[in-house]
Amino acid sequence: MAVTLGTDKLKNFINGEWVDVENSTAVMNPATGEEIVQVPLSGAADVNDAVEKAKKAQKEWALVPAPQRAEILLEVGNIMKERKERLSRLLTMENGKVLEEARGEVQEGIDMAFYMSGEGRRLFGHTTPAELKDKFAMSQRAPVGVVGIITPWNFPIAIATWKSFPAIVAGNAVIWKPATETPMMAYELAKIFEEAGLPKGVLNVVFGSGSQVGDAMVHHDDIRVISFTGSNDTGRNIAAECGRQLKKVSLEMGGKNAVIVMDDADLDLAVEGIIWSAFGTSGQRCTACSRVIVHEDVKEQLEGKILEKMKDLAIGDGLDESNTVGPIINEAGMEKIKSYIEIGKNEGAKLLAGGNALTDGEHGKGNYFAPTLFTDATANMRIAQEEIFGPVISLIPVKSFEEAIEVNNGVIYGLSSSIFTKDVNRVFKAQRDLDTGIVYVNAGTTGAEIHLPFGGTKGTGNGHRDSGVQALDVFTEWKAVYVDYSGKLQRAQIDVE
Ligand code: UN1
Repeated sequence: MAVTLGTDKLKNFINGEWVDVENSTAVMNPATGEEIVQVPLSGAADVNDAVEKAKKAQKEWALVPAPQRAEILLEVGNIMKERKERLSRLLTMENGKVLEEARGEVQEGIDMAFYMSGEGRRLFGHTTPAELKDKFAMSQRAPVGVVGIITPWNFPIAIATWKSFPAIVAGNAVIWKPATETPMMAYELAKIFEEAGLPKGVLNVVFGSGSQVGDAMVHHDDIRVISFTGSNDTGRNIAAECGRQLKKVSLEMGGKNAVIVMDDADLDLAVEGIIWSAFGTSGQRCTACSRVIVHEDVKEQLEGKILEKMKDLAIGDGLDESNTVGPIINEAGMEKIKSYIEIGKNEGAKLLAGGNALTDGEHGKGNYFAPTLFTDATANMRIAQEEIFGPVISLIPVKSFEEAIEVNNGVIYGLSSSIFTKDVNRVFKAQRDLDTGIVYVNAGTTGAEIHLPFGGTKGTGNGHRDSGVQALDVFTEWKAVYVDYSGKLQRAQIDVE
């Protein structure tokens, strides 16, 4: 089934209208090097226009009962389900991930739609006893207003749903800047919202670069929340600016995730977990496994088994379902990975497999990098500390469980971690002591489900979470409400008998 987008140039979606923008740039298929579509390069004026319209729309939207707001999300989920194959194929074309994974990502968005539509009948606050007689006390969630979401190219639809769906069900209006590499998912999702009957102005898509559109959003006084997933440097800059403006900001900025393999682990299972979480999506997940912390007693055996399984990986265009690993997003991504191969070699890690770009035959047209395995890395090497965002793993041998935990925690990031062991005591100690927002036992580092909080500690974020019910905390203000029905003045903390 071949799919086409049906347009050569995308338009912004502002106040329910499709708005043409003069400047644009090409979106390339990373598997083939072919141009897919032109994406607008908007500017601050487009952001200002969108915010003005969104402000008006939000006032009305906030007054629509939440269960009715949720019905639109339910309809969005239904349309996404109907269009799953189309969306998945377009996703593979713009992002490169293999079709099976693209289907998984679209499913993640569908799950989020159904989950958040349920929130329309919850959005729970608390009622609680008041300390005075004939007085009622409760807390409830209120929308923040106009919120800004800035989403990355590596999960262009799932991450957008993690942010926009809770924002919308909670009664906010959204200004969304998708990554310029992967705009088709934003275009398709905006069309789906339009068809599902979302009132105009509640969701607005402004295409363009971070330095133009993203910057204008971060500086706009009337955007009261920024929810960002992307690089650590950009996230820090956003947080600094939002801090000056006292703007709420939620950040998710990657990881240096490890799989720990203990001496009692099921090694074959561990290898499957490592291969899937390290080389799936060509390692371009925030949650990707990029370190394997292995007990020295099983190191050689594990190396051998990983090398053996790596031979089964088929690297190529993700639309060909015989391939299991797709391309790297762009030339800059390739250059970054190549630079880390040199860094690893210079630091004295031993390269066991891969380490090179693939340029033979069809590979020559796209951006392909061979799955790569370093061993005998030490915890402080740059390849064991910094995010590479490619199909590269470094094995770090350790002598004990305690050392494994210490090495896992000894990086600036804290997104995901995993341990393979059969020892129940180690399982419970590990889930307590691994300093990451997500912990897996006997599974790799990827595979977060949408009804749990997604995010991490330390340099991964700033204490907020995407998805799960926790995402509502980013897009709502807590309001405490007291109703005194005593008919007289009752002073808290004073008139308590
Ligand atoms: C990301 O890489 O930013 O847990 C998101 C996972 C996916 C989401 C990844 N469900 O790997």
